[in-house]
Amino acid sequence: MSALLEQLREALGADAVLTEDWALQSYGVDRTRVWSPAPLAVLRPDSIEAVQACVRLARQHGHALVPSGGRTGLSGGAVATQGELVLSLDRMNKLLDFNPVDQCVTLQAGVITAQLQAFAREQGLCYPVDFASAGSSQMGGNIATNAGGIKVIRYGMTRDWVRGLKVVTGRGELLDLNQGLIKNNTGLDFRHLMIGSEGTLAVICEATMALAAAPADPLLLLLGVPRFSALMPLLGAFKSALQLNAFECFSDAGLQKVLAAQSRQAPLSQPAPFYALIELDDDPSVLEKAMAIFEEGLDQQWITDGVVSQSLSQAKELWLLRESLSDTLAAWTPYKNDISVRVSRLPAFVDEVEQLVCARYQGFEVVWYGHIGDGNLHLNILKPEHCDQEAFLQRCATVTEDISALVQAHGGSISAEHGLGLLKRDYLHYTRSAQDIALMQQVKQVFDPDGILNPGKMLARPA
Ligand code: 2HG
Ligand code: ZN
Repeated sequence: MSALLEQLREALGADAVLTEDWALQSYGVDRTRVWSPAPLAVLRPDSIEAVQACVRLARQHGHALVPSGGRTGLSGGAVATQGELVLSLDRMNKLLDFNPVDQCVTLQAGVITAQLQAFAREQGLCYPVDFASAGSSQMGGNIATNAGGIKVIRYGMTRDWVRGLKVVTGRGELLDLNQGLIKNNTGLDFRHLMIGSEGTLAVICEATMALAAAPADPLLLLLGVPRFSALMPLLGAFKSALQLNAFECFSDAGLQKVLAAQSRQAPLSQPAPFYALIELDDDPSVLEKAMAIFEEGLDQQWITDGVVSQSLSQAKELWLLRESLSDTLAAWTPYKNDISVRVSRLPAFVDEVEQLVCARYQGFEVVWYGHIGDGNLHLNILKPEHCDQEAFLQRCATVTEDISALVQAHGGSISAEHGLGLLKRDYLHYTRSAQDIALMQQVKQVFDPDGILNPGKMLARPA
């Protein structure tokens, strides 16, 4: 082990190989807090060549590497629990090139999402993939997990904005994929294989990201919804009349926790079991159409009450209610499940999950929220105060099996946007066929024949 560390220090410089306890503890975890960190060391290369040196030495010594970004993941994709080397991209954090004609930015993998968003704004453009952890997530990690977020209904996922990638495979080769092109029909597009591969095929070192036109100011509507199924005709009415930027939902249980944590007043005069948070472009004709749907919604009893943002700061305040949910609920160390079904199947699916959870978890508080416009729900079961963390997790583990079976019966996905990591790896067969999984194993073998890149994540280690 010490020979490996010695060679890494020689190749990267001594200050790029951290073995102090604080470093192992903080670089060895993501936001799951389920697994205890125990990496051997943290590597902080500052160039593609240095990443290649890490891979070369890890290969020579048969030692596992865990590629690591902002560690904001919720599926254990970036945790290092078994003496692995964490390969952090955080020193590779520069924007390298911007071309206004191409409307593309080339950047290093460690660039923070918000850094790219701010740069795009300065150019009069926008990087539209957005989520609550934009202030600390890194672009390499977003690409490795194909991050989604709150504007997918309008702008798609991270995948839709990647025009090029430079990656170092598990063989140590540098691949320059797609070179920023819009059109490139030259056979298999390995760029898309890398996106969402959770660091199991290659280390993402650089990316060329497309930017969008600057958006209009946002118009936010927060509507009280009397029952989950009423969200469907409401969404249908908005979709057929207007371009939606976001269509989110959260339950009153979640809202109450956020209001209490932030000492804020309720946004509506009457609470409702669910709320729809809808973003549109702020424009007089849009407002007129939105108000017509609002009136229809009241008549049809899809909604009971609502508020429309009157200013940018009010729009931000309304977004804050939704974006604070995950952090606020973290105080209850909740059991989490991130799932999707076709939008039209959501009500039937939610009904069945609720029945299951009620039967299994009497007295446990359940909070629903998610990106309803994308068919993506985040289920959070809060740990009761008196319950021991270990016992709580064990009880919850059994329900994952049942929820996954329901997801399968509804033709859905066991991981909508958070990836598989360690958390969902063993449930993959509920969404992907045995043939799919076998092919994934073979693809892993091609790019990482020695199995040194993030072993055991996304796919089980070969027997
Ligand atoms: C969100 O939509 C994130 O807020 C986090 O995907 C979801 O913490 C969660 O359950
Ligand atoms: Zn989400």
